[in-house]
Amino acid sequence: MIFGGALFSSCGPLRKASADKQHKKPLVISTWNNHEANNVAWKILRDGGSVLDALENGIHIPENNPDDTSVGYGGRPDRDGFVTLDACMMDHLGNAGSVTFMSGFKNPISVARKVMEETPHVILSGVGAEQFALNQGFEKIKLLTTDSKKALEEWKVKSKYAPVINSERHDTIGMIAIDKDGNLSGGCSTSGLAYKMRGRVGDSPIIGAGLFVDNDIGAATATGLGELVLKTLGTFLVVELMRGGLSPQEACKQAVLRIANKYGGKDNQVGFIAIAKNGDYGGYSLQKGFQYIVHNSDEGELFNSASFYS
Ligand code: SD4
Repeated sequence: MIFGGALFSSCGPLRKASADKQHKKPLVISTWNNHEANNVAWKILRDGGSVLDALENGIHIPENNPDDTSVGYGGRPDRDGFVTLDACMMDHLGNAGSVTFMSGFKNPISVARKVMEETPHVILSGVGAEQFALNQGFEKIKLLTTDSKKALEEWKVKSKYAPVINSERHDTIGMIAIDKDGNLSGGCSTSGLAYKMRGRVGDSPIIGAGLFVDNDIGAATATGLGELVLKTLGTFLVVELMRGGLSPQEACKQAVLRIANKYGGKDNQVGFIAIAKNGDYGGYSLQKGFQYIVHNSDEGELFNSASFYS
């Protein structure tokens, strides 16, 4: 499970080797190799910008990218040809906002932020979320690209739905950050599983599943098969494990073990990343192949996560 080299490092050994580096703030971490997104967020944090602006602008990168098939514009549709998006945001005060099953808007993370900031609610869903987005001035667009349409037609030939390991190029972006004052926040955005059933909502927009922040303790976000994360309230679990004294790395590992013990998950992927209040961070996944990107300086560092199954 050890990957050597300057850029690809296993998080276990590196934690000890560079403990001082880990306590450097600000710091931003994202799931997968979302390098550009993390870098955009990092620059805003580094230059003293607001952490919510950093998260929102960073997450816009994969949301706006038509070649990213798991997030925003270009996200793969459900089996009926509809692209429906899930996203959420949570801040250091415990405020949270989320949109689920939302069509027609490129940047669900921005709508989720508006839900958090402009409404007394946490979740807006489906047509309600779309109506709210329109009222807030977001532009309605068609999310289904020609490529996605083609991919759906190809999928329909067999119509076999089996969300196996990394099969859908999991790119869901979960981003968590600690600002220079030590305040934690996070955001998460996805188009969910490709060819899902219409109406399916995953873990990503659910506070405590795809994202959880407790500014006294830490923050965590998740990627992978949302059903497994939902059934264990994965990121709430990670933060609670940190509250009990575990490091972010160990807390992510224990949450993955919980999933493995209860559900097996042998053919599925789940990855968690977490930051503790002191700036320490870590990640862990069910299967190998999960990566996360960390910026606490201008050079980002990509980690190959340690995993339960090898
Ligand atoms: C979901 N957790 O909707 C998301 C999928 C994911 O990269 O992470 N894809 O279940």
